[in-house]
Amino acid sequence: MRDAIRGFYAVLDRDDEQLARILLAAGARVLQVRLKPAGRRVGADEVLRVAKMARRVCDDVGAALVVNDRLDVALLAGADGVHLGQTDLSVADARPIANKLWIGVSTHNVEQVRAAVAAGADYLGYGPVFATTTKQNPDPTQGLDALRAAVLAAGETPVVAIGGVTPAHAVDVYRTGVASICAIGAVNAAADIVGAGRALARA
Ligand code: 3NM
Repeated sequence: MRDAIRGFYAVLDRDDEQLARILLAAGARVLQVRLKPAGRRVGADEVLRVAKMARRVCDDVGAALVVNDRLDVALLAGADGVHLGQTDLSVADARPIANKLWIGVSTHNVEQVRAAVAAGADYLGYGPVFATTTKQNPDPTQGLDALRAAVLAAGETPVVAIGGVTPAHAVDVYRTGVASICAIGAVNAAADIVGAGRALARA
């Protein structure tokens, strides 16, 4: 798992097989299914359908699949991991059911980082590093110094930087010591998705 949390971490934010294939062609080793369109609640049936499609696409290129929020869907889709937010299941509650799935945890301050590491999270998201318009009700913007402190607090647990990151930030973000960068808007809405993903993968 630690190997996969490196470079560009992609998010499939819609039911779009072509987008999934392009994100992996851009060099992502992990694809997270996260369906949270503004103004519409997406049901578990739809998430499962998209996750099964993403499973096939990931298998074709040997990439890992993570499902956001829903451990049940992650298990049903045969995902490699589940990504949990601060108000989703705790790591302690999820672990006995998750079996061998990796558990990633979204964190937004150093206390949450310490708690997630102590609970045995396999990797952490940390953000928003910069201002984001993708997430509804985001936590306060953290900046690079807070990100560096989060990486230190996380120790051996890999950290994925998230929130408003663009290819132009990539060098500075990797200098904080993060293992990986996740970007949604700056990649999925780019004219050149492969170019944007590759810039985040190799900076
Ligand atoms: N989680 P973009 S910020 C999904 O702070 C998500 O945990 C965040 O999208 C966090 O790259 C965020 O377009 C949105 O800003 C990331």
